[in-house]
Amino acid sequence: MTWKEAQAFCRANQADLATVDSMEDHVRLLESINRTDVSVWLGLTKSKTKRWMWSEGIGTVTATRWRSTKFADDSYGVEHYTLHTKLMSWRAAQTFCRQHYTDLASETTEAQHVNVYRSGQHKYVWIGLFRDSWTWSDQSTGSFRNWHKGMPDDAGGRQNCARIATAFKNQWDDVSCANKYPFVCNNIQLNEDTCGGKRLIRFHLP
Ligand SMILES: [Ca+2]
Repeated sequence: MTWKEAQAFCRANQADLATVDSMEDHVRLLESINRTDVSVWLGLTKSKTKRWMWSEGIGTVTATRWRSTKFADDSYGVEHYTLHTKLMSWRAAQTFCRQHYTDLASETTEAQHVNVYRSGQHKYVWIGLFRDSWTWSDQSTGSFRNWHKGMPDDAGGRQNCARIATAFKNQWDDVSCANKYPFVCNNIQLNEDTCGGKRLIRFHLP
């Protein structure tokens, strides 16, 4: 089906197109697909407005420390930050962090900012903040992205929907929404706090 048809199909069944909020979610989706020769729609589509978010997938940016802006320190946790002095692009740094650690550092509290800042004497350090206009069909605000290298590239200028493509190491690629692929629906009725089983995923191969 096209992306729109797939979305309508899921919604007619009390669900929505698949949302992926973390690497674990991504792996779970791949397991449910269990095929090595397909492209599958994701519930991700390009919108007109861009917003800032965290690479780690922790949703919208609520407290940002743009030059001299103060915000409240409202949470505690044990976090470790490791500074890498090798110079890289933001995307290369993200890939590196995901391979060796968890992700680029998020700074949602003053304490985290201090930790990131203290981790080195460098004038400029990448953090996990990025801006894009992609949004989930189910209106959730998850900011986890797993684009293949060089994607989204908007090849041809009309690539407004996202697929998981085995040809791209199971990572994400932007394509025309009129392409026809199988798809996965997330059941949105399921309780989020059910241990382990976050979502029921139903898969539709032609
Ligand atoms: Ca593309």
